[in-house]
Order: sequence, then structure tokens, then C-alpha cells
Amino acid sequence: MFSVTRKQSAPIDGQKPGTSGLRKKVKVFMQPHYLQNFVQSTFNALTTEKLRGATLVVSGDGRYYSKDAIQIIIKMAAANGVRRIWVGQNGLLSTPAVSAVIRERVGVDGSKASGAFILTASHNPGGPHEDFGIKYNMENGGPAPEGITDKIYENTKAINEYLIAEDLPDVDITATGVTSFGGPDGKFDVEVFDSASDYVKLMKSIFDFESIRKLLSSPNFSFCYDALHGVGGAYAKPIFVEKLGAKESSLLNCTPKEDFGGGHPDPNLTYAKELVARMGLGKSDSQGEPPEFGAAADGDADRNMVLGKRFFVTPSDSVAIIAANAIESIPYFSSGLKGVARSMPTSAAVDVVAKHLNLKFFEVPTGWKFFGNLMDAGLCSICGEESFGTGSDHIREKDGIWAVLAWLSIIAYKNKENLSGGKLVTVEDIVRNHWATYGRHYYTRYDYENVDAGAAKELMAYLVKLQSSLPEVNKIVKGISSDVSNVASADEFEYKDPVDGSISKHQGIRYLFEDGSRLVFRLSGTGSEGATIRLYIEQYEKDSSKTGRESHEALAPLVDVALKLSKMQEFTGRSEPTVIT
Ligand code: VG1
Ligand code: CO
Repeated sequence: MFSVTRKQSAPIDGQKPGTSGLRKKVKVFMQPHYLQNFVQSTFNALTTEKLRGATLVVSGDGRYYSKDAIQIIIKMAAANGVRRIWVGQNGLLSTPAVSAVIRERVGVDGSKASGAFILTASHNPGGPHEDFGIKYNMENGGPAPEGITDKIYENTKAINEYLIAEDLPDVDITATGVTSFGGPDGKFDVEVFDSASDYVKLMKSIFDFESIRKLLSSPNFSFCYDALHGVGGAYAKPIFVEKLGAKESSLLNCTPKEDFGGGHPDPNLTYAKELVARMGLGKSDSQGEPPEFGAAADGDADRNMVLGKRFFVTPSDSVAIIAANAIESIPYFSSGLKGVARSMPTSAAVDVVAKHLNLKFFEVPTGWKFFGNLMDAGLCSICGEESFGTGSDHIREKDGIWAVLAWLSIIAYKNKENLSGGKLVTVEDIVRNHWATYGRHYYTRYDYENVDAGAAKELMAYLVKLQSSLPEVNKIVKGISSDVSNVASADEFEYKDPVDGSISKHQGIRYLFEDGSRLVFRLSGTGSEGATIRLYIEQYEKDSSKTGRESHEALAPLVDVALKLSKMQEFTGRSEPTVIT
């Protein structure tokens, strides 16, 4: 029988959860009591009634330190009166799979889970010198709301002890099955289960796998998926190869690795180099004809990048196109959409679709937690973020593989007549047709990573102050470029949740132009060092004869205005962003 030890501890600075949990360098997490303090603070935020007897999931993207963290959390859960811990085999579960497991999975003894610790720093690199992360998800399968994360943070500032079953042996998480222990409060079980099967089952219930299978086996079509050595690889093979008949050779980097092969598991044109080259979008030409469709995922497989042959689909367009085509292409949505939503910095492409289709529409702050309330209240079916996040109310996280299956469904539907020989309706055709109908939102994001935190704050404070005088702003803007319209309004985005009335302030500074163009500035909440400034630039073009321009050309005047108006170089000392997406 294991016993419970009360370990003395003391607060450690800086444990405030960001946009998506607590993310720090591995060596920070490995300090004595660091992880333990955060886990105990989370338990305390959940209250004993909710914790005692509960079933909790613990798993993640498999990054370095996950295995140790899982054993620590198991021992702390046992000591805190948790009844069961569920672990994906080898500690692997993608973020969307965790959400699905909380919502759908039934344990071998009929139990259901009420929450999860997800161990991931998502698209941040992994390894001994890189990042680790942890976040807590609730009963609905979604990230803890701000009410809970604020409580967790308060607890980390006051903690003086944590509970741990030090004498509980490490559990073998490499093999599926249940290990039972006896403790002071009775039985404690650890159930290790297959990482993919619940998620695969859910995907099968949403999409028409038969039509996607036909598309993937058509001589007219070719496919490629890059998991960037993240946990997406654990799902890609069972879904794309085993269920849908894709060739194994169409999977790139699909073996999950603790350090993501030394790369940056971020699915964008900068970091998904191999896929980008294969799709004919690289600097040097790829060998042979690129595939018709390519996609990549981030470390925890909640993000996605969708590419056509020599063609990039912006994430903001992707969610709009999925929303516009979901009802006819995806069985799960055949009876209609409840509504659509996007995060504030995401382009307004989906807004236009909502208007055309007469759908409810919501604009929420950055971070997936804000979509969950809308979905729980039956107000939203499909949502997305400009940061390569797309998803629906099938779970309460963004879902990279879901997005790929949604695109494959749309392509299959548009090509149902010509799979055996006619001319394929390509990804590029689908996007260009969308622009012809709805107009195009030219869009780009500039990230300035690891900027001095003080300088970043000053830049934001400057922009807040500037926006209080529109005539002044317009004078400056006109002095920079005569090619942009007037700024009609500017504000700091604030959100009142329509379901629970909670208010989130300081969610980014917006400059809204008369012609619908927007500049948005925000500070990232997911970095682990310094500050990251994000600048989002958007311009709407309704005239279908003008939707075919190169994005960087179309946006050049606005970019110029954004950089000069914000005095970006003056404040940050940077003449170039770190990454452009
Ligand atoms: C970033 C993105 C945001 C996303 C968040 C978590 O946050 O901008 O859209 O929801 O990452 O995604 P921030 O605060 O750094 O801008 V993930 O895949 O990192 O969990
Ligand atoms: Co992620």
C-alpha cells in the first residue's frame, strides 16, 4: 500500500498560465518542486470534491521530460485522492485526442474522465535545452477557462506544500492495460490505452471515409502529410494509411521524437521545409511533380497547414472555405451549422461566409478556450484562428487532422464526377473560386520573437496612447502612404463572453480602416523567453478582377504603415521580423 507524503514547498515566481498553459524551458521545469507546485495548485483550484474519486487523463506530445512528468503527476494524483489516471500508450496523446478522450472514452471499468493534464509546448521546439509545457483541460474537453487559470496562478503564489505518493512505483506506460494500487483511501488505478483508437473512431463518425478513400486512391490525386516529428505521426498512419489507403511514402516525419528531430514543430512556410519543398513552394525546385495536396501539423497536432500544388492556403481562408463547404461535403454538418467563430486577429474571411449563409458569428480573443463556451451553448459549429488552428464542436480543441480530413472531404465532393479521369478541381481552384464569390482577404502576420520584454511593453503602451487621437493617427498614416484608406476607429479589444458574461480585457490593439483593412498588435502568451510581438495585417478586396495579386505586393503599403506607425524598429531594434506567416 502506498502512503501519502506532505512535502514542504514555497512559491516559485512566474507560474502564470499563458494563452495555452504554462510553457518554460525544460531546465526551469526540472527545478525542484517546479512541476509539483503547478500540479498541486491545479488540484487545489479544482477543489477536493471534484478531485476525490475522479478519473484524469495525463499525456502529451511526447516531448523531452514528458515521461518523468507523467510519473510525478501519477504519484501526486494518487496522493490527492484521484481514483484513476488514464495514460495514452508511451504517454502520447495529441491535444485534440485528449479532448476526444475526455468527451468520448469509456474506461475498461465503465469510468469516464473529468479532466486532463496535457504535456506539451505545442509548436515550440523540444529537447533538454528547449521547451516543456503543461495545461489543464476541463470536463467538456476544453482548456481551463480564465477563472480557473487565474485561480491556479493565485495558488502558485501561496503554495506551502504538495502531496505525493513517493513510494508508489513507476508505472510501465509502454504497454496497454490496468495497474492497480492500494492506498489510504482505497484503490488507485493507472490505465494505459491505445493513443489513436478513440480519436480514429470519432473521425470515422464525422467524415465519409469511403469518399476520401476513393479520392486518395484516384490516379488523379496525390497526397502528403508531414507531422514534423510531433505526435500527429501516431494518428497519421492509422488514419491516412490504414483506414484511407494512402501510401506510406506520403507520410513525412511521422515518427514522434522527444526533440522533434531538432526542428521547430511549427507548420508554416518557414519551419515545414521538407513539405514546402515537396509541394513545389521551396526556394529550390523539388524533384518531380509535387502532390496535389499537402498538410503539416505542429508538435501536439492541433495545428494544421494546408497546401495545394505550389499553393499556400492561409489559415484564415481555410476556416472560411471549410465553413462555406461543410454542409454538403461533411456528413457531421449535413443538418446545418449552428454558427461560426474566429479569433480577433484572424481575417474576416469567415465573417463574409457567415453573412452569405446567414449564420451566427462570433469574434473572440486569441486562444481556443474562448470557443468552448460558445460550443457548449450550441452557438458555434466551426471556428478557427489565423495561427494555423481550425476546428469544430466535435471536440473543444483545435484539430489538425480534422482540418486535413475536412479539406479532403471538400476536394472529394468537388471531384466526385471526375476521379477516374476528368480534370481535377484542385486546392488552388477551390480557393480562387472562393475568392471570386466572397472576395479575398489579403493577410500576413509578422512575429518579432524574443524581443526585450520592456521594449515590447513600451511599444504596446505607445500604440494604446496613440489610438486615443484618430486625427493624429490619420495624419501620421497619410504621411506614410497615400495608398491606404483612413483609420475609422482604433481600440483595445475587449471581449464579453455571451454565455457566462465574463470579460477579457487587453486582448490586442486594433486599427480599423474605412475600407475594411486592419492592423492588429498583440503580445504573445505562449513564448518562454522575452516577449513576442505579433503584428497582423489584413486588407479586403471585393473586386474579383483584383483577387489574384501576390499577397506581399497587395499588402506592401499597409505593412509600411504598420511598421512606421508603431515605430517597430525604434522600439525593438529589429529591422526584420523573425517569422512571417
Ligand atoms: C498562439 C497563437 C494562438 C493559439 C496559441 C496556442 O498564441 O497566436 O492563436 O491559440 O498560440 O496554440 P500567442 O498568445 O502566442 O499568440 V498551440 O498550437 O501553441 O497550443
Ligand atoms: Co499546438
